[in-house]
Amino acid sequence: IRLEQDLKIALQDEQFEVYYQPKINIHTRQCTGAEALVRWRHPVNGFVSPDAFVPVCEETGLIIELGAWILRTACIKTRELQEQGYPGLNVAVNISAVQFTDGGLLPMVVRALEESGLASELLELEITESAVMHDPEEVILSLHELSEHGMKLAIDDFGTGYSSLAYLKRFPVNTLKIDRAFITDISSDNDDVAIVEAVLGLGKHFNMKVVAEGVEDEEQLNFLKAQGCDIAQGYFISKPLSSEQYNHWLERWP
Ligand code: G
Ligand code: G
Ligand code: MN
Ligand code: NA
Repeated sequence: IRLEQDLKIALQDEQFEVYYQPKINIHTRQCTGAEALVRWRHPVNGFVSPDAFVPVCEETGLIIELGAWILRTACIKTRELQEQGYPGLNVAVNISAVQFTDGGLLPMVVRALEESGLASELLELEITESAVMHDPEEVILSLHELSEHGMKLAIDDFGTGYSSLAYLKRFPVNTLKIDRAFITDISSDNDDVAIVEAVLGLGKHFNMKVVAEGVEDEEQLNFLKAQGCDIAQGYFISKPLSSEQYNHWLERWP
């Protein structure tokens, strides 16, 4: 109850912040953009993990308002970066299942793009497999509408959810994000190697980009490069950064 009340106050008091975790093209090393990740700075308890408050926002419906704010903030930031000399950077924003079934997702996204002036091609929406399978028919409609407006779509945590690979044939998916659980032991675990190879093969067949998440060392990055993976994200490249830190990081990278 306390948490729910605090979250409502947090929305009014602007206690949320959007952080950005850079992604790079493994072959050129250039930054391709970032994933937006929400942070909550509680006035008493300090930073609260999204794992603790995002589910509460989903249960209470607060995620609709919070999600719209995150999306608008991320689009405005990315548009500002264009004016600061980084024209090609995209931004990936996590969308929860509740936002998909609410019905207002498309107008909300269109408004954020209009308000920010960001090109729709530079916005990628990340959804999990479980969100997709929650209501496949409704989500398929939604994804097609978004895709027709030019937004990119990514399946997050790919390989960890209960899902049918058949949806890849029917969904306008642009990107698969390999969950970090499969990357952690990639240098030593043959099972994980096989899983990553299989995802890369699917990506190639369906003409989708593949992003490896949770890349924590150079050995993992080199392995992914050798396998033909396009894009990497993880602590080895950068942890999630505040808006200001993201600018500093871009100035110094590579
Ligand atoms: O940011 P962390 O780095 O701690 O994120 C943990 C989890 O919280 C992510 O895997 C994701 O599921 C969720 N999360 C983080 N940021 C957002 C966001 O902006 N929107 C939604 N819906 N979930 C988020
Ligand atoms: O589920 P999603 O991919 O949206 O969640 C991203 C989460 O993963 C965030 O909590 C982020 O802080 C975390 N993360 C990002 N890079 C790494 C990494 O290299 N290692 C680990 N352990 N976690 C990471
Ligand atoms: Mn994500
Ligand atoms: Na993920």
